[in-house]
Amino acid sequence: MRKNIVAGNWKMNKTLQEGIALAKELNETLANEKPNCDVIICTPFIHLASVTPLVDAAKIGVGAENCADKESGAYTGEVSAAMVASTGAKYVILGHSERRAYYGETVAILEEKVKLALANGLTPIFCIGEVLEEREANKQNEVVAAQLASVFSLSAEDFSKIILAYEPVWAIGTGKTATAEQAQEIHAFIRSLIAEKYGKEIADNCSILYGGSCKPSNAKELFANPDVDGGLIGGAALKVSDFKGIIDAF
Ligand code: 3PY
Repeated sequence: MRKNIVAGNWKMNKTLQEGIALAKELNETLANEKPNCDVIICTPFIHLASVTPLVDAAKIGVGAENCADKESGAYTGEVSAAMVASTGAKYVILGHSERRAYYGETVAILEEKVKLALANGLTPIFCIGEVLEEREANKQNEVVAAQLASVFSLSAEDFSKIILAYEPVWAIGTGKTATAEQAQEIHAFIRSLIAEKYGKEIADNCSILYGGSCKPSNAKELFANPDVDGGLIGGAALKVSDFKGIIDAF
């Protein structure tokens, strides 16, 4: 059966010292708890080696927010999947809309990143989602179907290892959230595409997270949907009380 997951995306926030303090606080907050979902924090690269040994790995998984589309070599400023894995991190967010929009990440580039992440033992949290104009033109299904091409070239075995996150771009950092009905509708559509490609069992076992202004006040309603298996959390992941409020929505 698929897992429920709450994953934080810290984005480009927190100095190393602030990030260590945030991870410690979350670890202490969950010390005597048994969350009803897997908890993951995805941090900037520079935090990974410090944060990974700090948290109880049985309770908190650690991931990066990106990795390179190349294995190694003369790519100044890039960080490879192998380097991420060498910190002890287990996850990597790939295809976030901010990476697609600001850094020109295409379906083909993301396909390479996903393959390298998997080859290095990382679990990709692969993001898809439409922009406002596409939603207004009722093109959201078409858009997510096209974005899924980056992961639909994987073998069934490899596809089974990934986590998907549907993040409508119009709901990211805007305070707008997809309604529970909108989220359920598109999550069910995404699952139907997986079933068509890989079969019902793999589709049923794939966790599909919702992202985009998810907060303690709306998490319960979103997570109550049968095809919404948790959240990829932006701003609310930067404050332990908010992040915990979302974890507790399960
Ligand atoms: C948000 O909710 O802001 C996100 O982009 C999560 O990845």
